[in-house]
Amino acid sequence: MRTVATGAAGSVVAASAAAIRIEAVELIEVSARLRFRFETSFGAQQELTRLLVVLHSEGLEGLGEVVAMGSPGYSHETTATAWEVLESHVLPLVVGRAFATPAQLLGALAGIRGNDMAVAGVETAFWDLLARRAGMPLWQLLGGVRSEVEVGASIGIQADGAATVAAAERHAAEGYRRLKFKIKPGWDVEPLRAVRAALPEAVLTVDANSAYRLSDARVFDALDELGLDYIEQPLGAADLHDHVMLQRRLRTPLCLDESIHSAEDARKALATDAGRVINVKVGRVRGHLSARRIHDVALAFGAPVWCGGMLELGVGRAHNLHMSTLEGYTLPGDTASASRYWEEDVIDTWLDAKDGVQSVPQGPGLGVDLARSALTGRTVRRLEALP
Ligand code: OSB
Ligand code: MG
Repeated sequence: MRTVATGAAGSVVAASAAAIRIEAVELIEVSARLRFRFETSFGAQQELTRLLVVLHSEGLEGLGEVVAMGSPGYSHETTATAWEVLESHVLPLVVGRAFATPAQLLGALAGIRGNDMAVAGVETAFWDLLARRAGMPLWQLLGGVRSEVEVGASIGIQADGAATVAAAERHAAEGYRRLKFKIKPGWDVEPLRAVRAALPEAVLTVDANSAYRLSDARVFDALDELGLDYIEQPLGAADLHDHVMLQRRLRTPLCLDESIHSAEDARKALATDAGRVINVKVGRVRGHLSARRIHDVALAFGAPVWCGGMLELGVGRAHNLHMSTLEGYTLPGDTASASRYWEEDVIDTWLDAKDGVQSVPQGPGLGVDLARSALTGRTVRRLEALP
């Protein structure tokens, strides 16, 4: 058993008996083709690249997924920037080191500003490793209170109103508990009116991905009449002030996604009424520890949270499901069936919903394993970092 380990800045940290030594780290970039073209206000995509992180320790594999996408449309991070930050800056601080807790791991990475998606890939993999070694499902280690979660579907911008209504009806028939529609300037009130007319009782929301300005407030006045559960990220990520102004004139709660990166962001947003709901994405906020703190702040404010999605493969999807078991996740998440997105996943299980409910895997850690054979032919690049 190790008694000391060298910390990040060359300091010597006493490591408890429980510290886990990261013996090696694999980074694997895989290509993935969506079963549908997914259009949002920041562009359309179908061919994606995804980044997997595998931490090796004592014969166990801790799995993480970087949620950054191929282009900087949703956020500044991309698969390529995450790869570079991980290879040149994160992995050298992690490989060959031992950490007892996620907080200790994050402490070693404190000098890395931003790049939260890259860091989250490693942080979430470390949680998986911790839970596997403890022999408990990750959701229990995180403090979850349920083993099943309600799921919704996020529906991209369609060719026309009829296609939007058809997509809405199909997803409703599949049992999804909430239907979210991507909107952009010029594609907002009309399609949503059509969906509301077709599905008068359905739980409906919209997501603008920061595409509007406060001067577009009339669009939101019209959406305010449609009984939406919330309006997600209408304005710029850094524009909490104008979200306050917009929330003031609407009955419909605003939900913040891109604006929230930390518990401090959540506190400031909820305290000023810039929004009343938070979409938590473990990958966007630097990992599970930060996601849990955001959840705790929201719970204290009585604001519901839900688990967002970034078109994750099975590794990221499994992390999302485990996180969604915490008490405050009272709204359906973007954790739809994996088979809705992919012909082939990268894990040994299909994480699919039945009647709008996903069962959280119950084995140690994530409860799912990498299907190495599924990576053959799809691996764009791979590196193994050793001490
Ligand atoms: O804003 O929630 C978002 C996908 C990629 C980037 C951002 C978002 C989304 C989605 C889809 O809405 C969520 C999913 O089904 O994984
Ligand atoms: Mg969103």
